[in-house]
Amino acid sequence: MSSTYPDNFTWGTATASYQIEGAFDTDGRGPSIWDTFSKTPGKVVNGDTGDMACDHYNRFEEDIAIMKDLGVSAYRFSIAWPRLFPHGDSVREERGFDFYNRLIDALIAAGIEPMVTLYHWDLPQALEDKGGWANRSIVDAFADYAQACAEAFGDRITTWITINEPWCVSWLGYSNGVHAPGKKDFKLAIAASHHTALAHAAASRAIRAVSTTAVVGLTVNMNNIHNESPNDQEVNDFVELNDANLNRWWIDALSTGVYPQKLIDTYGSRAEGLIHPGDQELLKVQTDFLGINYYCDGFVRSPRPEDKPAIEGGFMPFPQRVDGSAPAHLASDLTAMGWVVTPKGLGELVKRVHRDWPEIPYLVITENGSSYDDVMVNGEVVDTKRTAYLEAHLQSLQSAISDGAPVRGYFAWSLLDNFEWAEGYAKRFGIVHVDYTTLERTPKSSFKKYKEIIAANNAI
Ligand code: PNW
Repeated sequence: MSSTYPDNFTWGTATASYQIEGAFDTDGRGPSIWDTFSKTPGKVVNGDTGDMACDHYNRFEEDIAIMKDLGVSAYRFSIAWPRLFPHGDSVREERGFDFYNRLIDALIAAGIEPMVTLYHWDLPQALEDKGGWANRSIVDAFADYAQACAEAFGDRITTWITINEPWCVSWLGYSNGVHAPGKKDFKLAIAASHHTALAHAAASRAIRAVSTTAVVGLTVNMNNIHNESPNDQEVNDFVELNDANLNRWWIDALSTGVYPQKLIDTYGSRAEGLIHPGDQELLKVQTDFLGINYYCDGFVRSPRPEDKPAIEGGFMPFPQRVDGSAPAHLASDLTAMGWVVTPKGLGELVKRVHRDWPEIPYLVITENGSSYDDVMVNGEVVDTKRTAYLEAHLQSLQSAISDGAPVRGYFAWSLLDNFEWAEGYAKRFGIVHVDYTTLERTPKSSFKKYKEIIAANNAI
């Protein structure tokens, strides 16, 4: 039947180092910007930190057994840069390398392909002290780190993602300030946008120089942005600029070396001196695949003067509307994050990406998932809403693939309930429940549904 998922489709789950590992000072790990940020009062809900998280550092074998039971063919995890290079320089911490060697070997032994993200937000604090992603010297530092990872793990790792969500790194970290390092400076965010694009390209080349068979991509977070006030020129401009800022910046960079001109014009003098002669060639890079993280769509309208969009305050905080409200037909169905549920958007998005950047060989959904306030009853978590979210998104994706969208894999976010950044442990995204007192893992109903879909290779 042509309506199932393709043969060889990659089914997986995803996590990130700081969100699950814990063991923050074990085996010589250095401090990252998230250690600093989470320990700064007022930055994270309830003052939560990743010190213990899910203690995955000590329990990874149990977590791999859970994935084996789920039936996934791949696992996307991230490497904590400060475990390998505690001070962000060239001084290695071998115990950090040993940990990832053990993890990778155990995954392979379980028949699960390890897929690595090099940067999922835990920058060594020492590098932030030099300006972090806003300082161009980060590009060489990141390429050196990528090379070291390729040399250490490239005999067993084929698929590499350089940076997770450079938009969040740049705009949430340096303009909006809700993520580490918590800076609120529009110019720094523009600089970080450029340096993450350069760093992706430089790291891609560094990995390929070590391993000619490496498959390298970037993971971006994307949202379809719906224009609810198409007759309002100010809203039209805002939608176009947001789309350029969020959805186009990094993909245009890697495929053409050129950023959206209207956005560059809007940045104006705030981007002065940032883009050097020759950067176009540096930005453009062979892309084996694009990773897409999709949670929901965004909407823009202009019914009241106070809702009028404004670029100066930073770009539209994902998702929904500038004023935080949801369209009426979606408002009754928000996730615990307050995000709308728009499964059709996933199918629309992958078709759009294929239409606008046909040169990208294939796409992988590297994250998709939802947060709900789960309750454990008699040792069970019946997460009906998360199960419905998962099913609806997988149906939408399956239809888009039938329509020709070149999607080769899907990774559910997340394997485990974990440290949800500024929301701490208050928000749960896992298909496996984690009791933060006992650290006991309990698969939820959504886990069982996902297991069935994987086994059938079919969500419809
Ligand atoms: C992504 N936004 O984060 C991350 O890749 C994950 O680590 C995270 O746990 C997951 O999605 C759920 O939040 C995002 O506000 C966080 O634009 C915030 C935004 C986007 C992505």
